[in-house]
Amino acid sequence: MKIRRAELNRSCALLAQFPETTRPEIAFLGRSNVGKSSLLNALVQRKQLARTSSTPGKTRMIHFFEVDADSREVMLVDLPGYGWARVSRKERESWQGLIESYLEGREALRLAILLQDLRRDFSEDETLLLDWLAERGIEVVVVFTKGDKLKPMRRAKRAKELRAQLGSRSVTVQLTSAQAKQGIYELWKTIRERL
Ligand SMILES: Nc1nc2c(ncn2[C@@H]2O[C@H](COP(=O)(O)OP(=O)(O)OP(=O)(O)O)[C@@H](O)[C@H]2O)c(=O)[nH]1
Ligand SMILES: [Mg+2]
Repeated sequence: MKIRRAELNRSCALLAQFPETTRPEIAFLGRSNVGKSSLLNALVQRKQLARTSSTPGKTRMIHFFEVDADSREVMLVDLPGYGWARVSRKERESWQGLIESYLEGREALRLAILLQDLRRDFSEDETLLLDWLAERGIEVVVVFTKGDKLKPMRRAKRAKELRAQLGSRSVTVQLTSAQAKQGIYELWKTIRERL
C-alpha cells in the first residue's frame, strides 16, 4: 500500500465538532493502551501521526485522519480508549457518550475495528460492545494487537482461545503487531474491501 498522504483533519471532543463526511470512515475502537494509535501509525507508515503513549487514556478526543492510500481515500478515526480506571465516572460517561454518538450517527462509517490485546481475555466491555454494534448493523473486525509479545506457538494458541471466547458471533479476527509490522498489509486488505 503506497501512502500518498496522511494528515490529521480534526480532533473533536464534541459531536458538534465532527467534520463533514467527505470520504468513507474506518473507526478504531478498544480499551485504553490496547494499541489503537500505534496500529493506525503502522497502517499509514508514520511514527507519530496519531499520538501514542505508555500512559493509558492519552487519546481523549476523536481524531480524524485523512489518508490517501494507493488510489483510495479513507478517513481513519482514532476513538478514545475506554476502561481506564483512573478517571471520574463523569468523565467516563462523557467519553462513552462521545463514542456512541459517533458510532450511532455516522453514515460514512464502513467498519469498526475492535482491538484486543492478544495476551488478555475479552471482558464484558468488549462483548457488550460487539453486541451493541451488531444490534446497530455496524460491521466489526476484531484485531488482536501486540502479537510480537508472544512466541509464535503461544500466539497461535491465544488467537484460537480468543476466537472461541467470541462464541457464535459472526466476526472475523486478525492478528497484528504494530511494532513488528505484522498483519498490516492484511488489515489494509480488509479496509480496502469496505471502501
Ligand atoms: N510490543 C508492542 N507494544 C505495542 C504495540 N502496539 C502498541 N504498543 C505499546 O502499547 C502502548 C499503548 O499504545 P497506544 O497505541 O498509545 O494505545 P492506545 O490504544 O492508542 O491507547 P489510548 O490512546 O490510551 O486509548 C504504547 O507504549 C505502545 O508502544 C505492539 O504491536 N507491540
Ligand atoms: Mg491512542
